[in-house]
Amino acid sequence: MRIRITETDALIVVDMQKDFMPGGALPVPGADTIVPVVNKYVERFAQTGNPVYLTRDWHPDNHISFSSNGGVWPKHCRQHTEGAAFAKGLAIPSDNRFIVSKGVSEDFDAYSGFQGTILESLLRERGVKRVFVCGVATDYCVKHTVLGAENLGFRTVLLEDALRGVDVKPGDSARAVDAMLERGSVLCTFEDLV
Ligand code: VGL
Ligand code: ZN
Repeated sequence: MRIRITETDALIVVDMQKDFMPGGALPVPGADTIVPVVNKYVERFAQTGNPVYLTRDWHPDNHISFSSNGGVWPKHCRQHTEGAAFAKGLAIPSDNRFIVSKGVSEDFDAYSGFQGTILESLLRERGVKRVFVCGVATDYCVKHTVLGAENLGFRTVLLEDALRGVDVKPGDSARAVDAMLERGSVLCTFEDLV
């Protein structure tokens, strides 16, 4: 497949944060190995002035998703902690980039970068029509961000060489990819971009 990046395209980098890297509070297997690939996409989009959106999980200390509060996850990505910082080596463009924090209220969780954020309005005011999505975790925040984008009428492209999932149950990530394709998303790798 070949995909030409046009001026109405944007890149969304999902939750590439220290706590999701091996050694972090909620490690996603192999998440560190995609950093160089994510960086290639970031550089490609930045080069042509296409906007780059970086989502981050940004939880208060007693967030509802933490097991200490009856949730299903260990404490992770607590606001202003080292674990919530972007992954080591992640390229962050100096302009045309927007950081979108989610899961910021105690009593509300958000797997989608669109839930409780201004991501949709940021994309609309830029005239973005299609989003290219990479990051972690395929079976949680990537999946919900892609489905959210499709629901809002954006076309989506899943960057298959720059994704990693948690796979709490084996096959979760593969099923998540299926669910995204089912909703209209398409897969591509770096070599497909022209
Ligand atoms: C995520 C679990 C909890 C994710 C965030 O970024 O996919 N997963 N919080
Ligand atoms: Zn979270």
